[in-house]
Amino acid sequence: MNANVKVVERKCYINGQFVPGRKQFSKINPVDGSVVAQVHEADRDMVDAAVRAARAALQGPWGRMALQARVDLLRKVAEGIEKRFDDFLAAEVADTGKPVSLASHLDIPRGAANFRVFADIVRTYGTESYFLDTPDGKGAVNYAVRKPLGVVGVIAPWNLPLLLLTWKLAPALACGNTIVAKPSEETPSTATLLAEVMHEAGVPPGVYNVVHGFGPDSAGEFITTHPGVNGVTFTGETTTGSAIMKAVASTVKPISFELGGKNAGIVFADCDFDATVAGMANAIFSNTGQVCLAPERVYIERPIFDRFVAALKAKAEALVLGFPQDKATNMGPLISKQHREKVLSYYDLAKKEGAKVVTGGGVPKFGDARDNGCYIQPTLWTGLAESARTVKEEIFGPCAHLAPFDKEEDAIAMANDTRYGLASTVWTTNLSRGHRVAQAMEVGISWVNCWFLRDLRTPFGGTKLSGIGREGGLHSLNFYSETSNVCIKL
Ligand code: NAD
Ligand code: 6OH
Repeated sequence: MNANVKVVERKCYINGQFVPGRKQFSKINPVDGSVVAQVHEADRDMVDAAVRAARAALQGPWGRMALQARVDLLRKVAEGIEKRFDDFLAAEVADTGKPVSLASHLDIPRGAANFRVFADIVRTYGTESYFLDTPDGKGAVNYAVRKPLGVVGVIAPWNLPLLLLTWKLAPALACGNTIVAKPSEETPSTATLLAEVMHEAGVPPGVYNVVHGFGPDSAGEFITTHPGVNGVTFTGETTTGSAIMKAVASTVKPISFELGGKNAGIVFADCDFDATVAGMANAIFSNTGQVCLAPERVYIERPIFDRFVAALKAKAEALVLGFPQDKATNMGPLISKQHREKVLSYYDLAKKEGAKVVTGGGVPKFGDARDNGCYIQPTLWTGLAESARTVKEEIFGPCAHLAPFDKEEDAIAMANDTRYGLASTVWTTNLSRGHRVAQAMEVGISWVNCWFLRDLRTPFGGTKLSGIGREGGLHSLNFYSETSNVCIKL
């Protein structure tokens, strides 16, 4: 049993107070199936109260606060996360089952970094200004000012809970907005701890509200349909994005969507072989494949195909599927039984579609509490047609199809033959080829000889079904503010 996990209550946080819901649901630990939290679900009235509190806060001290004071508060929030690092780490690990080794290097530090980076960005970016000639020869000056969008609804997924929530929250707060946030029902905990940190940092009541619950007919839908919410930023599945688009249509809210992917990796024969095998294994299996940027299709130049497949198989088989606290563990469970059913349905489908299973394909047996959890074998396939559903649909598990290619243009064509367009990762020691192929990818983010190497100032988002809009640096400021032009006749 996982003795470190205590059942805690996760209440909503509205107008600076922790508030119980009329209904509760249990949060299950995907490591061993135990209950880790009782979560208070927000009903429509609670979401309405959160929106009203957020509106009032815009008109209160927060709305009048000088930029420097707001920036100082964001830095205090970053410090607050760092001071309670172990609490955040334990909560994230209990909700997701991800290895401590991963969450302590990625999720929690990035949660704090998002606040610090966007505090710096909002301090340093200016706005545009133009001088206009006029017939009288005196001219006019135009300059733009940024104003907050207003009350922003932030709807987050479960795969990188604190990281992806704060990636939206930090720029939204930096721009002076107030927030009604809904973490995923699978990962309610770190968003709730963040409310304590905000409170201690002195963020005024109503600026950051947390409403727990689900999507349809629950907190998610109550946010997206609320007339008092001025914009919605969402990360999650493409089908959910589509439902949210319909929900916001009647109140014409601006949206920013980071959606699903079916990302390609391209490996050229001239790559640094060992570094590429290690990099690609990390990209496919990190966070149990539950990263929107993970490649689930890898195209490998034919001369090294067999050797590369064998090396990747060895990496997959060396992964340690353990308890999160064990230092050796480098792969945790999937998030839930339901998600495991979905991934396993693709493991079956791949076989029906004619795949050769290189490794994995099932559920591991441990003989301990992990058998009650949601672990799954890391899996690689070869031999599928490019038209196979396994090659076309997002699975969101620790798996990939490996296919050979002969010509650069064939690899590019196969990589782009998808309805998605989030990310790609290209491996080659030929610099010109690296640039050329990366630029030919119809995606929002192309990596060469790396993956998930993120500078928070760069544009982030997807083409096609992978999203609408870009966030990151100035792009985040543009979404989270209304830019007004002032024209002065001289
Ligand atoms: P999801 O779409 O199931 O849920 C995301 C959030 O939306 C949750 O908080 C959920 O409660 C809420 N939600 C669901 N239905 C809703 C509705 N009708 N109205 C309002 N809110 C609703 O996604 P998930 O399963 O949590 O995350 C996995 C998916 O997210 C994958 O498809 C993955 O590719 C995608 N993702 C994309 C990015 C990116 O940056 N592009 C990043 C991470 C995850
Ligand atoms: C998706 O699963 C990961 C998204 C990562 C980021 O948005 C980021 O800034 O690191």
